[in-house]
This record gives sequence, structure tokens and C-alpha cells, in this order.
Amino acid sequence: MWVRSSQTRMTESTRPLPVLYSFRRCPYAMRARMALWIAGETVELREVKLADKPPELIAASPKATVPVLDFRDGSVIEESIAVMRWALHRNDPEGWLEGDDTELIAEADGTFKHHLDRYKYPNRYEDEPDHGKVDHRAEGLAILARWDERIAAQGQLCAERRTLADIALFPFIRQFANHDRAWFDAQDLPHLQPWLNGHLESELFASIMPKFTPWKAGGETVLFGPEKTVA
Ligand SMILES: N[C@@H](CCC(=O)N[C@@H](CS)C(=O)NCC(=O)O)C(=O)O
Repeated sequence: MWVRSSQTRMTESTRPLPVLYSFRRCPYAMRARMALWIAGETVELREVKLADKPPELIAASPKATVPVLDFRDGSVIEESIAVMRWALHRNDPEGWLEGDDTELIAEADGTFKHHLDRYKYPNRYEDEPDHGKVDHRAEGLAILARWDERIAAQGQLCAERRTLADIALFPFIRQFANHDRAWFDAQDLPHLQPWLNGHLESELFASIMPKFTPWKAGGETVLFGPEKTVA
């Protein structure tokens, strides 16, 4: 259980809560919400409709991807992994930072995401020179087979227990699996399949996936976090 010192509480109580611009189904936003949750942070959550982004998000972060953590003092964190690291450096009750495997995360966010996008939305990539020449589902599967071996050896991707790498990766593997669940379930991934199910059925995942109503200025303030109020 996370406890702030009274000194910290006095200082922080005078500051507005950080704002998290988020989109419930975005895998980047999911990983950020899970790290914030496990770290015991409370933030003001603003659910974003990607087709109708609030001007406040664009003003805070012109690239306007989610998640964005806006400290309302001119500073923002605009990358999901950086939001995770920020939260965990403040409080890391499960030792997730021990699994901050930058190479693995770069492979997931780079090569795996490349194939995932082209497997899910082939029509969007018709202009690419290798369109139709690469079987993106097979390429993604080959990466998953290597990750399956890691899980076989250790239980989770970097250790016996969940760490940052598991939480950073599984929302993307969920997307890959869900695109054709029957096909995915029939593949030979005996360790990764139960690993994925374990994360999907976790209390942590359920905690960060309630339905959120899209935010607009002047609307209701939604607090997000295990304590829901400032300590
Ligand atoms: N590298 C960024 C990527 C975030 C990202 O691309 N999020 C998507 C939603 S899943 C987004 O906001 N896309 C912008 C858009 O669709 O306009 C991060 O890790 O935070």
C-alpha cells in the first residue's frame, strides 16, 4: 500500500492534479493507465475521442496522441512509456522497473506494431512497395513465438512476476489476438496464450477499463486512480 509522506502531501495538495488525456481502447493509453494505477497515482482523466480531439489536448501537446500527462504547469509527458517510467519512479510497489527492457519494448513498439497495423488494416498500406508481398500475420506470429519462449523460461517476459515489459506489451498482443481470436487460439503459443489470458483477466486490467464518457471543457471531472482522491 502506497503512503505519501505528510510533507509531500502538504506540498502536493496545493497543486492541481495532473490531467491524463486518454482513450479507453488505445493500447498506449492502457499501459500508461496501468502504471499510474499500480503506482497509486490519482489523475484527472479526460477521455478523448480521436476523431474530435479537445483543443485543450492539442494546446498541451501539438502532436495530440494519447496518452498525454499534463501537469498544468507547462510540462507534459507525451509518450506512454515515459508516463509509465514517471509513475514507477515515484512509486514501484511491484518492482516493475526491474523489467524495463528497452530492447524488447522497442521491438514491440517497432517491428511488432508495424506488422500488427498491416495485419489489421491492410487497405491503409496499399501504397507501400512491399504491400501484399509480406505476410504480416506470419511475421507477427514469429515474434510472438520468441516471446513465448521467454515466458516459458521465466513465467513472464522478464521475470517470474509481471513487470513493466509485460504491461507495456500485452495491450498490443491483445489487439493481435482479437483480430481473429479463433486463428490466434489455434496457434502453437502454449505459454504466451495463458500469459495473455492472465493479464486480460487481472484485477489491474479490469480496474483501468471502466467505460469513460468523452470529456469536454466544463464537463464532469473524472478522477482516476486506486484512491480516487488526493492522499
Ligand atoms: N508513441 C506514442 C503513440 C501514441 C499513439 O499513437 N496513440 C494513438 C491512439 S492508440 C493516437 O493518439 N493516435 C492519434 C490519432 O489517431 O489521431 C506513445 O507511446 O504514447
